Amino acid sequence: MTEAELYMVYKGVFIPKLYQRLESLKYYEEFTFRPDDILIVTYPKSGTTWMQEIVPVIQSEGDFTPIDTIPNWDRVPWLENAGSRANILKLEQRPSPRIFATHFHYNMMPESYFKVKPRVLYVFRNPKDVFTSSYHFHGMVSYLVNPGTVDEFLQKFIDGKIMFGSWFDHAKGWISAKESDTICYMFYEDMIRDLQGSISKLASFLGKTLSQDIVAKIADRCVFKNMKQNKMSNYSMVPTNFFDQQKSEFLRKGTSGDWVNMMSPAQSDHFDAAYKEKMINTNFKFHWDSFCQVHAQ
Ligand code: PPS
Repeated sequence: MTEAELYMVYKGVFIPKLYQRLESLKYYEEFTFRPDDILIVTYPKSGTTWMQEIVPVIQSEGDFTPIDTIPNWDRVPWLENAGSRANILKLEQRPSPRIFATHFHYNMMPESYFKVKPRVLYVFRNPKDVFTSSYHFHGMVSYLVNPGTVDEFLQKFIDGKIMFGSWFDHAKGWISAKESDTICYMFYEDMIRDLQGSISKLASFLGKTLSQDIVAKIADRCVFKNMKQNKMSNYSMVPTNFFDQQKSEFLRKGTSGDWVNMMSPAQSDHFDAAYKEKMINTNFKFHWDSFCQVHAQ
């Protein structure tokens, strides 16, 4: 099916119609944040599900009940998907601090966000790996447009003609809030390299003092190979007519640098050129290896 059939354009970006219904978007527009809400913000395929695993168990100080008993989409609901399920999720009645997720760009956030400025955990991931993960995801999900060839999907990714629009605009928008908002910037690559250190950084931002023993236990539960076994988080409960995990697993590889297995040197160069042009004057230190040297060797 085509973009026109599967997506709507909402605030300038493609949103999958089947997943984010108008009713949900309206609910989000009118949503009231609390100052102590915790909001996990990601461009899709940057580590959302990983944060939905880690943050609740930081909040529970190492009690794994939330990740053992509640599916990740109810444990940390996406606000843009919540509307039609608001009664079930009971978001307004959840005790503080509530934990939510969103894929929204900064300029798409509802009015209440700018008034209240809740705490934000923004996760960056090397966009070439985001692209790679997204390519596989588009091949297994029924409500997204088939990705086509790598060349075709690469151009769509660069042009922002995929779900939730441009990675570049998403990153630049949330970076622009650096001084004014309460944001903890996380990097998927740091989480891969040093998960315990990343958990400690998150805990400290969230005002939690955790012993090294608890941090180590959380890291062990949330490391890829263990998290992949958690049926509350590996999307195995989603019917195959939505997610066909025979084609590609949701928790697929969980590594950094997998883009070298997908992009040719020419495609990588094309991406680098687009990155340079679109991210020019971005005064922000990204933690992936000096980006333009991340070529296939
Ligand atoms: S979504 O659809 O936006 O919610 O996807 P998201 O969860 O943001 O991203 C999915 C990718 O994150 C990887 N992932 C992990 N990597 C390492 N460790 C852990 N624990 C982990 N959990 C999720 C997941 O495997 C997807 O990346 P790829 O590269 O496709 O494996």
